[in-house]
Amino acid sequence: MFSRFSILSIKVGTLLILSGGFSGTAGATNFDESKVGHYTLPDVLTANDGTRITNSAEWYSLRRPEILEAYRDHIFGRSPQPGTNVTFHVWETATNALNGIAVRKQVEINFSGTTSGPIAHLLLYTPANQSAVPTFLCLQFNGNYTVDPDPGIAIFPELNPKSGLHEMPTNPRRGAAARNWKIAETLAHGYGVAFIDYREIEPDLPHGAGMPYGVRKNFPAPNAGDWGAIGAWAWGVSRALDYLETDKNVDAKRVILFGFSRLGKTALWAGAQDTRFAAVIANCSGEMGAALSRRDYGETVNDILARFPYWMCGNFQQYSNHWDRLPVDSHMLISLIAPRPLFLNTGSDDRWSDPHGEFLAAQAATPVYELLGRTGITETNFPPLDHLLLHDLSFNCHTGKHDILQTDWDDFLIFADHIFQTQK
Ligand code: GTR
Repeated sequence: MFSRFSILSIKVGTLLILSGGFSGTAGATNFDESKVGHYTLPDVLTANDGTRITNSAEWYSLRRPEILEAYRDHIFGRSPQPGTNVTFHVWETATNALNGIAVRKQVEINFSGTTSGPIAHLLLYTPANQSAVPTFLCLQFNGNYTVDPDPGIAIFPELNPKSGLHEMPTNPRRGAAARNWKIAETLAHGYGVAFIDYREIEPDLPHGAGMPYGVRKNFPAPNAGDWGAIGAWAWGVSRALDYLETDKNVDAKRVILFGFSRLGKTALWAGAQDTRFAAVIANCSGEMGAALSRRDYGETVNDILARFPYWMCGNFQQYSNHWDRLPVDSHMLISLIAPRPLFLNTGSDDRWSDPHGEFLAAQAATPVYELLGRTGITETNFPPLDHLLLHDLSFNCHTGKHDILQTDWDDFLIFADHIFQTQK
């Protein structure tokens, strides 16, 4: 397919001789725009049978379902319905949290309703004396005690992969990741903000070793085509939304799902499947998130398969070196969120995640937003750094690395204000 693969096959051949096995790594990473190669994206508005989609009825009845099916069959796998007896226990409601600006709730989510769990912990802040507020639901990487120094946030045992037991973290640092959030400002804008540690849905361990400890253990063992770890995390965050639907402090019809990096990929997939999410913010989601897979720039399909095959479904494994055979590309994942608002945030130094590939995907998904009466990326050129393109499909590239910056939250709040004011 791409000319680079002829070179690659030589490299792979060398690897075979040296290591006695194909590592799955596709040679040196390309960071040169002139070497991206030619590719043709599947047309998001042409159905598999060749029908040209010209109105929203055709989109919803024909094209959207087949794109969703392609993602289930080939990319992330098929997630089950809620299925198990998920239970919620609101074990704390503190009405005077964060020096009086917030109500803090802490909720135990038991994904099986039995002692074998698994159990995740949702931390929810809503503005004091307000109910039914739009809320950010944030997938995040660590115990909830890291999001803010608030001494009221409970610290729970975490899985020790070596022992297989849950143990209290040694020297937990409250607020260690506080620089990634803007909780007080978010509350001041009239929004709630909830956090869930994705590892509690399923631990993210090499070779998929986290599966016996996560939500997938409660379902029959996966076959090729069944769900991968991203599917599991997405399923889990939908259960967190099930809880938010029961909480009168939250307007569950206005929940913005947020995820960064692998959790940006997860947020996109969760939002694609679960249309109850009102909007999605995918921060630096990169390969198998919002970045086009057919572009040979930064992380590739091969890289994902070499390091994180267990994130994906079994059928995905066949696309190593065959990106052009993928039945979808990331503009189609984006199109599954439409017409709901979506914000793709990227970083200038995050070349591994291919910011330009995310911009091109957003452009390629724009016809779907427009077909559904929403605004997509009308701009022809990649915007200047730190210049938010504010639409229903929004885009920004911050100056800096693979990260969630304080200035990103300024943009996320502008985005939230915009979508909730224009779409009341
Ligand atoms: C990287 C991976 C990226 C992104 C990132 C993260 O190693 O290559 O796709 O998911 O991890 O989640 O931190």
